[in-house]
Parts: sequence; structure tokens; C-alpha cells
Amino acid sequence: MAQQLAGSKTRGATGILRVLCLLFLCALAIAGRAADSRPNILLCIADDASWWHFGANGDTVCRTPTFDRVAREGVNFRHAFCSSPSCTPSRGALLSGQDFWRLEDGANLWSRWPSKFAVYPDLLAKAGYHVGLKGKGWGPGDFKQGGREHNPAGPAYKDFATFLKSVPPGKPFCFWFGSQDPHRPYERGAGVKSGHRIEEVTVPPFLPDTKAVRSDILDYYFEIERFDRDVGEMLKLLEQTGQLDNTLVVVSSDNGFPFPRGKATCYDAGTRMPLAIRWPPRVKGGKVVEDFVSLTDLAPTFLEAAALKPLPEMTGRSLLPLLTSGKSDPARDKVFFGRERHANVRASNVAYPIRAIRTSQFLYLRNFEPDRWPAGDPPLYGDVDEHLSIDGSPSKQAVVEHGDKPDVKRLFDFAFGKRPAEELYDLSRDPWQMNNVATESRYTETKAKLHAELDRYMIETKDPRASGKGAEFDRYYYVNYVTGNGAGKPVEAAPRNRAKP
Ligand SMILES: [Ca+2]
Repeated sequence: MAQQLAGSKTRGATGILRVLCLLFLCALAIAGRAADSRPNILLCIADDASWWHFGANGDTVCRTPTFDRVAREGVNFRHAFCSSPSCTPSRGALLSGQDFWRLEDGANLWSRWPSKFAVYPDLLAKAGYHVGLKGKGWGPGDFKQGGREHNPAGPAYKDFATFLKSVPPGKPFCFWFGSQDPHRPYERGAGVKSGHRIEEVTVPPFLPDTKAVRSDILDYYFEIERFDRDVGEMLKLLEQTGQLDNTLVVVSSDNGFPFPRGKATCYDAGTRMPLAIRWPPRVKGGKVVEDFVSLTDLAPTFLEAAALKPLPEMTGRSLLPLLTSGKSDPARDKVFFGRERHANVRASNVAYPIRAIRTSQFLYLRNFEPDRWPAGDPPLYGDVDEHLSIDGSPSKQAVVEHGDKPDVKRLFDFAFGKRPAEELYDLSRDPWQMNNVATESRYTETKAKLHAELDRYMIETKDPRASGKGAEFDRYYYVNYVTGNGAGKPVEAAPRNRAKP
């Protein structure tokens, strides 16, 4: 009897165990299905490409069929801006979803990444995503001094195919493809060799229209086309493995083209970014969005797409409502950006600090240190193409070497001359932002309004420049081991920055 009872108890316990096991497996299956339904996230980011130079944005010379496809089958943003027109702070802002001026060391080029700032790839990894990086992630700079083992954009993989093979079954992935195109240096004449003709090029009015400049622009196009082909290969892989449609694909850039008055400036050529997003299950294709968005909006977008909540410290706002509803958001009528230190190109390694607000009609800039040289100290003016400051790019040479000629002098001043404390451009009359109307009385009211809006936003987002602490940015360490104004030596850091963080 006792044995029968014991037997029945054992059988009872076994039955309960079986039920528990079944429940556990069901829970796992449900969790697995939930994980399956989350989208993969693929960010493809060019290095130094401006908004204009993509087919879907109106360029008739540069061939970008992949970008055009993503734009056509998804959403093309016509007013997307980086947080700062410089690789490191732009990428840091994108990864953290915060305005670059909130990132301490990370606000500068060749800086250290402070590990206290959360980045979306880590948050997605914690939520079960398989995360990887190919190419240029956050940087240039040093993330190891901040305590990280791998780049904030993800652990590095040889290529996308290798990464895809490493994704565990049932797990969504998050991948960052950071091309080094179209960053300088260029192979001279590559654009012409690839079949382009220099007569085809439209030279923006802030550059001299010479053969050398045209050829330089074609070399830049050659590299954008290579970036576009690389992205095309990745999409093909996703298509072949049946994963394309459940992948949120983003194609963009980190800052504008590396030409005078482009990269490292807060004019549109430095800050206006290509941005196309494709995600068929949630986003109807063929849409063009005019709302103003920032690349800081991407991190909260990715988190929301993965059913996570954006962090409270993120100043960017998810683009999902715009993407899924197709309705314009009246609050997205402006965007803010700026810059601190780009290359080490001024005495004492100081920055050229700018903060800016861009609306559909106006660009308003505040230059906090107008006595400094915006593009770097003469004679090198090295901020435009920092590690080429010795020989310079053909376009920079065209401006610098002929700066004493009357027709080029104006362009030289635009690119390298000192600037007043305030600049205001009326884009309805001046799309290339070459006629500063800040001192014209008819714009007094507009200027005051934009000034106040910029102030308000800087205070709200705790910009050190808003509370008189802007000099902090100049004291952050400059991890420069490529060049620095041609010196090629690490720059001495301020004493408090010499210690390990
Ligand atoms: Ca860049």
C-alpha cells in the first residue's frame, strides 16, 4: 500500500513536472515568436556624404540605385540633419540619441567615449538582439579608455555575410555598416575613369568652377557610388535569405562633403544628410517627408521598433509615428545642431564653437568665439580635410592658392575667413547660404526669435555653452595619432585629462 502510494506520488510529481516542462516550453516558444516578430535593424552610414548627391535627392550625375530604391520603397527624409558636422560627435549623437553637446569628451573629434552614455546597440543586445559592426563605427577616437571592450556601434565582424551566419536562430539582429566612403583621400581621376565627364558636374557657387574642382567632385561621386554598391550587396544578401522585409533598413551619412564650406561647417553642405528608411511591414513606401529630423532621432526609433522605451536622457524623438502614420508633425519644424573641436588646427588646440537652428526658411548660427579662425589657423586652414592639411584637396587648393584673385577672394573668405558672432541666411532668396543678413534691419525680428529659440533649446538640453561652461570642450583630450595641423604627434592634454578616466 505504502509502495502504491509512493508510486502514485512519484507518478503525480512526474505528471506535474511534465506539465511544468510543457508550460516552460510553451513560454519559450511564445518568447521565441515574440523575438521573431521584432525587426532586424540595419544602419548603413556613409562617411562625409552630403544630402544633394544622391539620385533620389535630385542628383542626375551620381548613380545611387540602392539609396534610390530604399527611398522609393520606403521613406525619403528631405530635411534630416546630423547633430554635428564631424565624424566622432555625429556618430556619438546617433548612437546615444542625444545632442552632441551633452556627450562631454564625445563632443569632439578624436575623443574618448565616456562609457556612462548608453548607446542603442548595447540596449538592443541586452534585449536579445545579436549585434555587429563592419567598418567605421563610433570614431575616430578611443573607446577603450572609457572602459569599453568593443566599439559602441557593436563588436566588429569581417563582413556582413559572416555576421549573418553568426546570428543564432530566432534572434533578431542589429548591424552597423560604416563605410569609409566618400571620406578623403581620393584616387585622383577615379570619377572620370569610371565613365563620368567633368562637363556633367554642377559646382556649388561657394567653390571655384575649375576643371580640378569638377574632377575632385567626380572622385567624391565615385566613392558614393561604391558605398551605394556595397549597401546594394547587403540588401541582396538579405533578400536571398528572406530577411529583407523584416529588416528596418536605414541609409544615411555622418556629415557633409569634405570640401570648403562643407564638412566641419554648420551650413547645409556640412549638416544636411541623406536619410532613407525602408521597413515594408510597418512603413508604406514611396513617401517623401519634409519634416525636420535629426540623426539623434534614430536611436529612439530603433528602440521603439524593438518594443523598447527610449531612455529619458535621449533628446532625439522616435521617427516611428512619422514613418507609420505618414502624417506631418507640426512640432518638427526646426532642428538644432552645432560643433566644437574638429581637427587640431588652432593654437592651443581650441575649438570653433557654433550652435545653430535650421527652419524651412532660415539658418541662424551663433559663433561663440568669432576671434578664432573657423576653418583653422592660417596658413593651413586645416579643418576642412584635417589629415590632408599638408597637401590639401584639389578643391581646397583651388580656393587657397588663388585666394588673392578677385573672383576667388570672396570664396576664400567664405571658406576660411573669420565670421561674425551671428549669421542668418534667408533660404527663400539664398539657398546656398552665402549672403549673411544678420545685420539687416528687416530681419531683426526673425533673428531675435531664432536666437531665443536656440537659447531655450540649449538651456533645456543642458548645453555647457548655455551656462558659460563652454571652455570645457577645449580641455578634453585629443587622441590624435594621425596628424594634427601636420604635426603628427599626440596633443598634450590638459592636466585633469591626463589621468585615466
Ligand atoms: Ca565623416
